[in-house]
Amino acid sequence: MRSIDRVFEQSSRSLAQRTSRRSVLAALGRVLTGAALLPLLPIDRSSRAAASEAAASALDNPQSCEYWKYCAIDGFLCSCCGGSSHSCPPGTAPSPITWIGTCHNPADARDYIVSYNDCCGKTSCGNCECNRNEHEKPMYRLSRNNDVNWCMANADSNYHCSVSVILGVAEP
Ligand code: ABN
Repeated sequence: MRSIDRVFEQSSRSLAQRTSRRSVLAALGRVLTGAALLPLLPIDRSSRAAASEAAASALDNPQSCEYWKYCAIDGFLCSCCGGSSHSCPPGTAPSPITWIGTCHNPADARDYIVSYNDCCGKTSCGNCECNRNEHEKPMYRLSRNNDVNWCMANADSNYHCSVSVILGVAEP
């Protein structure tokens, strides 16, 4: 017999002499019981709850790009520039021509028609850039593209920031 076979045979025999069938069954039982109890141990799920709370509050925060009304906005949020989500900061004027979008409000499960006016008359605000552009088409469909300075028709065509004004409920 080759020496490696002999080593294995001797160690198996000595293990068998030292171990009873009952002790093997007892050890196996302990392992199986531990495995069955493992799913019952408490698990910390607080981080997942905190993440979903943060996502919900972003949908409700006018200074967050995730705010539900901003679904088709492209620009700096006026709510971070001295104005609000729907009113221009002092010293600027809203553009008469705008981009129109439809956003879903999760709070009441309705769709709203939203006008995205640019606020004009001061240089770029630079705060809270937000580029969501839901349903926007690429530049080659110019009439369906939102990457436009809507201040172009204002006396002072300097772009400062963008607001989001609800025009009404979108009928299904
Ligand atoms: N509608 C915001 C904007 C302004 C200038 C250039 C691109 C987009």
